[in-house]
Amino acid sequence: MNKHITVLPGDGIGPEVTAEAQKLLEEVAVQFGHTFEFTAAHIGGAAIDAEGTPLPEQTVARCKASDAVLLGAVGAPKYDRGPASGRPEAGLLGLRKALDVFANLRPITVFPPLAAASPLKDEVLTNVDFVIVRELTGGLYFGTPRERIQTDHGLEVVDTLRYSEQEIERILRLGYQIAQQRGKRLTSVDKANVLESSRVWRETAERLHAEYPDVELNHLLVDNAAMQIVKDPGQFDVIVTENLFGDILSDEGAMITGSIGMLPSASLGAGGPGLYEPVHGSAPDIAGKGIANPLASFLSAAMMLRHSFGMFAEADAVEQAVQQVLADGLRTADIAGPGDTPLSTAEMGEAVRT
Ligand code: GGG
Repeated sequence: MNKHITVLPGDGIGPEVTAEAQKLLEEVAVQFGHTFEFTAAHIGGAAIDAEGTPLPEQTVARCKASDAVLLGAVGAPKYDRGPASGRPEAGLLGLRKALDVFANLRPITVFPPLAAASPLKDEVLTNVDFVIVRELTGGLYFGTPRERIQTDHGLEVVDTLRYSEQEIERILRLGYQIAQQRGKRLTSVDKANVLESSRVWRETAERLHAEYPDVELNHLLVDNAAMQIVKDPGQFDVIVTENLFGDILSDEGAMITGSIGMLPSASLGAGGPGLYEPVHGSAPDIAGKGIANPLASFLSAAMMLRHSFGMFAEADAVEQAVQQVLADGLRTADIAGPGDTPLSTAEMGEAVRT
């Protein structure tokens, strides 16, 4: 198969992990007889520096014209003081909206060799394998008005949590469909005791349940969900939730896997190119040192092979190669134990490819 992949390395450790993921995909193409063409483009701080905007039009056009997009990370401390609209993160948010990738899939898996790197006890870690389905193009991230208002009493600030029923319904449907393909258990997370949007979320989940009677549905308030993820993560199969709740809960979920450097993601829409990126950010504290963990980027590439290209054997091969290096005791610094000699990003990339 011939596939065109747009690569957006972005900022910080993004270029380091993405370069290794591209090499891995090139190796997959050789081994399985495919042709993958890669085109690089700017996003985030790198785009501001090169083109004066976090999301150049050319980047959007390239992404839309490709079969899938591989992204590294966005964000850089030097932009912390500016308005939200000019920050590197605005590039990523704008791209998600432009591609209409409304569903962000974040699988939380504890790889057995990494159990020691998790802050949770062994007995809590059995059977931890769930996926968070995060709504990605609505809610507080995109709602308007969003403003600072100077009043007689001082500054007031406004963010808006806005969802249409249609946006809520399409993400809940996907949650049900993914649950049907997995363990048939769906946990819908909201804050229905406080938020109007959450009440509509819960009503919609209940209404749709009639169409998915084989799926067991339960509701959790987001504060309880945060507690349950550390108390008993094995209880979950599929969690579906709105944008901000999903962002927070998936970082929490990442920590139980040992490191946020292990967590991949796929952002999918209604037929356009999917966007694949590690959940971790640009990690400016280690950027340029060549020590970042590329495994989340590799696992994101595996999700691309599976979800965008239908290349199941190829995706399995990448995931097995990641499991093998972990079983062999190879570790980057973030997942290394006391006796381990951490590998560099490039050394880990080489180990997974061979
Ligand atoms: N690779 C993920 C990344 O770069 N995240 C930075 C970011 O913009 N995060 C905002 C969000 O995902 O909600």
